[in-house]
This record gives sequence, C-alpha cells and structure tokens, in this order.
Amino acid sequence: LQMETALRDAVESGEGLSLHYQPQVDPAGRQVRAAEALARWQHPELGAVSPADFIPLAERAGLMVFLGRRLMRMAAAQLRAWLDEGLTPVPVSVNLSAQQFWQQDLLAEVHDLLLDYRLPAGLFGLELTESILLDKQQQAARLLQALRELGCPLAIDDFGTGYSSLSYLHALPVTSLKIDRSFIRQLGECRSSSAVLAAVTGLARELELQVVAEGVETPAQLDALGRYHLTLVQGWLTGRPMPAAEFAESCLSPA
Ligand code: G
Ligand code: G
Ligand code: MN
Ligand code: NA
Repeated sequence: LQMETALRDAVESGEGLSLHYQPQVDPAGRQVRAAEALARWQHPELGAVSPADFIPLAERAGLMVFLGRRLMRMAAAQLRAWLDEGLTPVPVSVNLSAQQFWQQDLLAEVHDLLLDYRLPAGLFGLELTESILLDKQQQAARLLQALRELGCPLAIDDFGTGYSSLSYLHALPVTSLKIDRSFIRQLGECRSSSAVLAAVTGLARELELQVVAEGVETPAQLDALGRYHLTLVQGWLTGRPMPAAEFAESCLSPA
C-alpha cells in the first residue's frame, strides 16, 4: 500500500518517472532506425522499481490511464526536444496496456498530443500485445484504423505468445509485428522456433508488415536471424534501454 501511495504521488507529480530508449537497428547496417520507450520509476526510498512490477500495480490501483498518459506525453516531449535541438529523431514507440487501449479517449489523447508537441505522427508509435487485440476484435480494429489514419505506426508486441489465430491479422491495420523474445532465445535449440520465425516473417512479407525480432542477446542469435526477412532487431546485443541523453548521443544524428 505504501508502494501504491508512492506511485500515486509519482503519477501526479511526474517525479521519479522517466523513459529509457532502446534502439531498434536494421539487421545488416546496424543503423538505428527506431526506438522503444520503456518506463522507469525511481522510488523515493526503494530505488529503481521494475516496470514489470509497477505497471501491474498501476493497473490494479486504477492509475494506469493517468500513468500512461504521462508516459506518452514524456515521449512526445522528448521527440519535440530532439527536433528543437536540431537532431533527426527516429520513430519512438510507447507500450500501451489494455486499460489504456480501452479507455474512452485514447484517440483524442493521441491526436491532442501530436498537436501539442507539433509532431509528425510517423514519429509516435504504439505497441500493443496480441491479447489486447484478441479481445473485442472488431472494436479493436476500428480503433487501430483510426490511429492509423492519424499516421501513427502500430506494432503488435510479444507476437506469437498469444492465442494467435493468424487469420485475424489481416483484419488488424497494424504496421509491424514484434516477434517475442522466447522464439529468439530458443533459436538453434528448438526446431519449432525456427518454424515460427519462418512462418511469421513470411506472413509479414505477404501482408507488407515490418517484423522486429526482440531480445537479441548474442552474436550467434543475430547471425542465425540472418536467414529470415526481418526489418529490425532489438536486444541487449545491439543496444540496451538507455536514458534519453545517452540515446541521443549514441544513436541520433544532426538533421
Ligand atoms: O523495461 P522492461 O523490459 O523491464 O519492461 C517490462 C514490461 O513493462 C514490458 O512488458 C513492457 O512492455 C512494460 N512497459 C515498459 N514501459 C511501459 C510503458 O510505458 N507503458 C506500459 N503500459 N507498459 C510498459
Ligand atoms: O513486453 P515488452 O516487449 O515491451 O518488453 C520489453 C522488455 O524487454 C523491456 O523491459 C526490456 O528491458 C527487455 N529487453 C530488451 N532487450 C532484451 C534482451 O535482449 N533480452 C532480454 N531478456 N530482455 C530484453
Ligand atoms: Mn514492447
Ligand atoms: Na515485446
């Protein structure tokens, strides 16, 4: 309960909350093409709390919509700051939880944020898990369509772990699939992982979707991924999540 009170304070004041940025690089050139924004929270006494703990806590405490709004605005403000500094930012994607996706005014929220920070919508992406989209598929598809019409890139996160019926994919207007890191981890150990990678990358090509491989940790994994048609790779090997200043320094170039 103390944790919840502290989180409530953080959501209200913004204090202790930040975003780290993890590069997504093209598998050949190693050029940074995009980034995922990941929430960080520094508790006043406990120190760093993992998002794997405070995001579910925010959901249980009914704080997720407010927290998510703050995090989306932090990402937008950061993109605006980079543009104002004369840098060429890459598209940044923010994770959305189920509560955020199904809130009444997500579309208005994103629309307003793009105007407030004068951002090209192509820079502001969203990531959703399969499980969010499988629930109420038609409503989900309509909302995604409206977000696409704004121009935001949309990714399905942790792809392959849900109750994936591949047939629903063509009905969802997303721009990319992020293959769950469990498949990358098992590559070379488990034949079905390579079968999943081949199937997902093949399907993505047919549907003209981008594919991102998550959780690439070793040169051997990167090497093994070379035979699939991937758009981007993301993982500790090619870049850890890092504070904004460090990301700008090592990954962004002047306009
Ligand atoms: O950064 P890390 O890998 O520890 O993140 C753990 C989990 O928290 C991941 O599932 C990630 O998607 C989620 N997460 C991180 N940042 C955010 C955020 O800003 N919003 C939401 N809803 N989830 C996030
Ligand atoms: O659920 P989601 O895919 O949004 O979670 C992203 C999480 O994955 C972040 O918390 C990030 O810190 C973590 N992550 C990023 N790269 C790697 C990696 O190479 N290996 C592992 N194990 N985790 C990673
Ligand atoms: Mn994600
Ligand atoms: Na993921």
